[in-house]
Amino acid sequence: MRRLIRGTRLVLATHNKGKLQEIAALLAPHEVAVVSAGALGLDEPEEDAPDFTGNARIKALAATEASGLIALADDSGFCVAGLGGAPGVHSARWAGPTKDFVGAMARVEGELADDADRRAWFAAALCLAWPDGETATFFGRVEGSMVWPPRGKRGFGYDPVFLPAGGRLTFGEMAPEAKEAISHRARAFAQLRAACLT
Ligand code: ITT
Repeated sequence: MRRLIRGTRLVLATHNKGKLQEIAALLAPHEVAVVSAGALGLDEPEEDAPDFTGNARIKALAATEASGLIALADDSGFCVAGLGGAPGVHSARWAGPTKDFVGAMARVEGELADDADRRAWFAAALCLAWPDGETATFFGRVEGSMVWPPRGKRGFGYDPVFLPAGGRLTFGEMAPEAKEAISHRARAFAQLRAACLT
């Protein structure tokens, strides 16, 4: 597979600050220069694929086309077994235009019946896209459960209601390095690193 050489300038095709921080930290040891889609004023394409991998591809291809740079996109979400995997690819949409994740977490809890299956997972697809249209996608997930009420003020999105399997702290309570050691995004990135980074 095509590799990214040290010194490459990469556009991170996300407008989500939490993701941006995590992906920048993952890339930091690899001497890849990053610029965000927001800093370049890139539009957000419509994410109308049925799965994470498809949406990550849409975002990465749109960003490489608009910028002429190699692009890296992330499409991810919070999935609850008792809701058939929802909110899933609609995780951002459940927070609405004001990005109200307190409301989105409350909606997940509200839709779960008392005896519902509270097993949950985060999933992430990362897609690299080159200006000539070649793409490479990588996928990761982390298993756990949905807790209520939310715990912790770290991280972003649904982190305060996700307790990873075998852990005591929610993603919202964990230090960033502890989340990075097990997260869906870091697991997808580990594959990207092995395939494409030096
Ligand atoms: P971009 O499309 O610009 O990257 P977005 O926030 O719209 O930003 P997604 O469409 O991939 O991104 O939506 C994923 C949502 O899933 C995101 O808004 C978070 O709420 C949630 N999510 C994904 N990874 C998460 C994580 O590590 N911790 C908490 N929530 C996460």
